[in-house]
Amino acid sequence: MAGRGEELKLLGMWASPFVVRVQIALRLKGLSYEYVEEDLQSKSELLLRSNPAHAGKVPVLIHNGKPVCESSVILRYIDEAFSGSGPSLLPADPYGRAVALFWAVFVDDTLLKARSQALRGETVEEKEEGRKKAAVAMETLEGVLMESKARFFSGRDVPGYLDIMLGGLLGSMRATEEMCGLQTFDPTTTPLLAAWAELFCALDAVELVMPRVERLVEYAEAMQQPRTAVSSTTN
Ligand SMILES: N[C@@H](CCC(=O)N[C@@H](CS)C(=O)NCC(=O)O)C(=O)O
Repeated sequence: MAGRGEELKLLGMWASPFVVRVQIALRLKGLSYEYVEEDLQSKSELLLRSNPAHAGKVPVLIHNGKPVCESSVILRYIDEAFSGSGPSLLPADPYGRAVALFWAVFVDDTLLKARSQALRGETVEEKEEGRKKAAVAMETLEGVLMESKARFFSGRDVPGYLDIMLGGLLGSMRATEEMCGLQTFDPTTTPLLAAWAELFCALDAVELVMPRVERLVEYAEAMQQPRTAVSSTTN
């Protein structure tokens, strides 16, 4: 329910960083919505029907009955469909938009993929390679901040698309750091990103929806246990 007869429903799962992105965006835009928690082991008919291409991945935003999938696409959709509500997430000028979109793709395609390799690589060497790639990706992003190549939240303005794309991942990144030492943003090698992360996470719109690290750790550990143990920890 976004007002003026609009109906917004978000199909999500609390621990998903991609769902967190959408929740932050909706809150920053001041849009009210119905949140529907999905059990990813037993997806609802609505979820499967709404995102058939990905066999029912969350998040899915349903606006007046029409589904929009993929967090990066949903953020753009929210910005365009509700341009009159709250701050713009993407810059108005085409070049500024292109730059924000480029770095957001870098976050998912380079940083996230490297972290995933560091965690799930099949061999020790593969994991080590992932760690190195993740460190390089973080230093690259630090350079973006240092040279103001793209706009990041400074604490005095409003966060935008790129902040949300990176910031939505912070809870999961911190949980991973807790569990296996894969650092989020090292204050010595990436001090600007470390400071940015603190500022971003202190925002009300973020604090309200960012899952707590301890809960994420508990959940991730339970996911490694047999199914019966998982249900008893998450319910
Ligand atoms: N690239 C997608 C990723 C979405 C995604 O991986 N969602 C996970 C939860 S974190 C999911 O729904 N997994 C269930 C499945 O794969 O069946 C996005 O940004 O929305």
